[in-house]
Amino acid sequence: TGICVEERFVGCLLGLAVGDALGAHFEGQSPDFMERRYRSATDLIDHPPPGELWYTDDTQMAIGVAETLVACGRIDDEVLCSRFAANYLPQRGYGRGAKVVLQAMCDGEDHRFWAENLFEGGSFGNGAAMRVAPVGLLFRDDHDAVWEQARQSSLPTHIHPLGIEGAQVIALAVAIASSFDQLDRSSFFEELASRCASVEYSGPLRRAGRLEDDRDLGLFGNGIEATASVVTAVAAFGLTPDSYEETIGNAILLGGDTDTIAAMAGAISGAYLGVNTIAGHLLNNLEDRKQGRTYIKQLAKNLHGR
Ligand code: 8NA
Ligand code: MG
Ligand code: MG
Ligand code: MG
Repeated sequence: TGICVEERFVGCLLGLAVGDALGAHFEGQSPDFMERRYRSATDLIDHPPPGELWYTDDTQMAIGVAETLVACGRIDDEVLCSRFAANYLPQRGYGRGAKVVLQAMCDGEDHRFWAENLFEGGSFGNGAAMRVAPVGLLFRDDHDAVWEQARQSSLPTHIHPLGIEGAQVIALAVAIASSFDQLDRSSFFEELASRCASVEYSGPLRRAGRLEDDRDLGLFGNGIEATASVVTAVAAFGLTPDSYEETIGNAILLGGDTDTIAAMAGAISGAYLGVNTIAGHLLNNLEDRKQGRTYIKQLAKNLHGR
């Protein structure tokens, strides 16, 4: 019964890419602008901007994580860094610190120095969380392994505890979502919250579990910091678990870091509902060049075969 596991793997990675690519059209817009432009999440999904949907750094780096897991069966730091470097395309729009770290990886310089010193205590941007979904898929049957492998996948760029824990939350949300046909919302949020060491996550996650109204989604933030976006993405999924479209639509209507919040929410939703849930008019418009739609789909299948 229900959705087969391979459909969930494909749904997760393509759900991430579609959320990223659709959200990227609105990155940095204000919530007011979004509200004036669209009546509802469904309105946005039914009337996306015309033309091909191009994904950004979120998908590009998730591809690197997935490639590493397919090759090694776990996060191998050296392989992960070499995949990040090989896939690095500055025009995909990376974070300010991430650019410096990745350029050092490409140049064979000491990238760890930059990851440790660019920001006080390391980066707490959402860059580790935006790319982590493949970890949740591969280790879905072992939540301790999800937590540890998500940490490993963060370290090349994000050593701040809040940057790491944001990634751990998204990975575990993907793992749990990919394991159920009928999700119990309160135990989902409770399991996530109880794993967290930081009140910055555990408090909002418990509040998100009680959320009733999409108008309150913005209370969890729409920023580039992991603490202002990770719980927002999980909350968007938790509000409308049976609709991929409403989940990413509501995430994008918040404005701010729309590509990343929709990428994270879309990955969780796609893992829960499977690839057939993603509207054809969005999926068929996703770019399909060297590492586009076809490549991502095959990568998800290879990850499932691992
Ligand atoms: P990052 O590590 O550069 O972090 C992102 C930003 O968070 C930094 O540039 C800082 O402004 C802030 N920040 C992080 N840590 C600290 C700290 N310890 N103290 C003070 N400020 C801090 O990059 P990342 O990979 O985490 O960023 C991911 C985001 O970058 C995603 O939204 C992604 O979509 C991308 N992004 C791209 C554009 C673009 O140019 N198209 C715009 C925004 C974000
Ligand atoms: Mg991006
Ligand atoms: Mg299971
Ligand atoms: Mg972003």
